[in-house]
Amino acid sequence: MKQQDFFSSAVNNLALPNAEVRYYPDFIEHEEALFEQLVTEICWQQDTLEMYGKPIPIPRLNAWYGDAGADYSYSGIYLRPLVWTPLLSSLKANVESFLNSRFNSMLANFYRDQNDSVAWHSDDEKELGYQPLIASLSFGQSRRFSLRHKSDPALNTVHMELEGGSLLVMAGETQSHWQHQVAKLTAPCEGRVNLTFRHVSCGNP
Ligand SMILES: O=C(O)CCC(=O)C(=O)O
Ligand SMILES: [Mn+2]
Repeated sequence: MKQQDFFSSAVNNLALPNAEVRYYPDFIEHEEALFEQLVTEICWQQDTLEMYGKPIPIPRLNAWYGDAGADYSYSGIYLRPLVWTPLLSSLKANVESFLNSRFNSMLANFYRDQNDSVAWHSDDEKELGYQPLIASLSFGQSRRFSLRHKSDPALNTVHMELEGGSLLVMAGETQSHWQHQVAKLTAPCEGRVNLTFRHVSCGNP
């Protein structure tokens, strides 16, 4: 099946069972300039995972922004939020008004080149609550984003290119039934910034 067959042209809905995935390729204008600004102004850090008692650097840079109290942890990495910059606040406001939803935090990922990646996972940490809405903006180099069903081997893995300036929305049952990844590439590629807006429960509205 060709990749386009998954899309209905009107709303770019990905027609997958147990999932609600929507892709908007031209959501952000002038994304090239924003890519440079995000690379420069985000306070990137190199997180590590502990494996066999040793800290292993994860293959990308990260930063966590959010409202005060929107603490977050995944895979043993604990993140206290940085204060929104004006650019991040305005990107958040765009996404919020488009989706008519509120987000109180954002995980930023910087894939410096083809060697950076994120492994198969679901965004299903308990702080994200039931059926989380995840809004993911991409800037810079397009990278292949893949989705695989957790339990039905008859369903093929789905691949899509997340282009600079695009918005990907995952909602409903997606995180309960599917995992996603951005795999390493063999061919050289330029950098990509991805911002995933989320709502974490932290006692604040
Ligand atoms: O870079 C992407 O498109 C995905 C990032 C991601 O899955 C995450 O931050 O949880
Ligand atoms: Mn994710």
